[in-house]
Formats: sequence, structure tokens, C-alpha cells
Amino acid sequence: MNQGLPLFFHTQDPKRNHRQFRPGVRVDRLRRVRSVILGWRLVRLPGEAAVSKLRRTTFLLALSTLLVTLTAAPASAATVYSTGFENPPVSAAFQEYFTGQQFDGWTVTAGTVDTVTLWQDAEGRQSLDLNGSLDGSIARTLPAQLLTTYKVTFAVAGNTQGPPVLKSGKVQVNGQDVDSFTFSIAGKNPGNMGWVYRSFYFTNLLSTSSVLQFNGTTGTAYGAVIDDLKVESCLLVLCPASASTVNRIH
Ligand SMILES: [Ca+2]
Repeated sequence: MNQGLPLFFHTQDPKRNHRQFRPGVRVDRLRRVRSVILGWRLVRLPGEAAVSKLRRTTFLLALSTLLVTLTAAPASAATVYSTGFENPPVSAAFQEYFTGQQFDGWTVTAGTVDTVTLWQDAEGRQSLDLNGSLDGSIARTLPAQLLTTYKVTFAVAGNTQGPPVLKSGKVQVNGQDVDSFTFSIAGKNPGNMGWVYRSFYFTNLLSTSSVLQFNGTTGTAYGAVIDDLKVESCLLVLCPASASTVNRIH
């Protein structure tokens, strides 16, 4: 019925006629679109060199910023907490702390622990035996923000003064297991403790409070020993080697 109507509009509409019958303008529009996508005007038009240069510069700046962001190493991770268990200073061979006692911001939440001066330390002149007279636990609240990933690093060794050969312990955040470890004292002595560094990541998904707790699980009075503890914050994606290695705290 109205088969001729579209053609009528095309031929009568001045704007459509303008587009339809000036193919050079259409080519120019394609160039403009392509230049926006590529950030570079492939075919410069007279008088537009300055605009082209500005677009190219803006594009390259944005691209370089993106690449730097995507490939950045976690060198800027900020330390939010660190300790070498140096406080308070121990005047004797060791100081035992019992359940409910506090030292340097830590609370003994189970059993007993010792700060010790008897052996080579990973840092300073004291370290912490997670077993005082028996399995002990210490806990403290971290200055950690919600939905931020943290890297916890610490050094592990073992009390060489008594059995068993294989020491053990585990770490929790808000009661959730985030790391467990063992350490063999075979071939070790107070002058050669064989400190080993280990680390784990966690992100607190729901709570604004993050309570870090270390637990001795060796079962005797000669437990796993820790020292040189550091907690660093980092960007949610970039800090860990893999997102799958992050412990999600619920
Ligand atoms: Ca220390």
C-alpha cells in the first residue's frame, strides 16, 4: 500500500538527502568513529592536527595508566601492625604468661605462652614459645578494614630444649582457621634455630573487627616458636599471588 513511502521520505527529507547523496561526508563520519576507537585520527583533515595530537596524547596517557595499574607489584603494601615480641623486655631466660594475662596488646586466651631470650631470634632478642607449660593461645585485634586484603608474615622455629621433634601450631582470624604449620627441630640448636618465614592472606568480608590468634598445638612445654610478625594491607586483587589463596573471613 505504502510501498513508496520510505523512498518519499528519503527523497524529500533534506537531512536524509544530505546524508544519502554526499558519500564523502559518510566516509568522514566513519573516520571520526574509527579515530575515537583507536585514539588516533587515521586520516587527518586540514586544520585538525592539533585536535588529533590532543586525542592521541590523552589516549596514550590513559593506556599507560591502565597498563601500570594492571601490572603493578604489591610494593606499596602498607604495614598495619608488626611485632618481634620484644615488649616487655624479659630480664631472665623467659617470662611465662597465663590465660587471661596481657602483654604488649596480646591476651593469652588459653593455656600459657613464654617470651624467651634463650636462643637465636629471627628479630631482636626475644621470641614467643606458643607452649609455656602446655599448649597456649594469644590473640589481639588488628587495625583491619572491611573488604581489604591483608598479608600476614611471621617466622617459625621450635623450642629445642625438649620433645617432641615436630612442633606445630595454627593461626585463626575471628576463630576461622587461616594457617597451620609444623617445624622440625632435628639438627637445630639454640645457636642455629633454622627460622623459616611463612605467610597467608585474609579478607574480612562481613565484620569490621579482625582478631588474630596464634595457637600452640605441640602438646608439651616445648612448642613452636614465632617471631618477626608483620601484617600488611594491600589492594584486594593485586596483593596476593592468586585470589584463591586468600582466606575469606565470614
Ligand atoms: Ca623478636
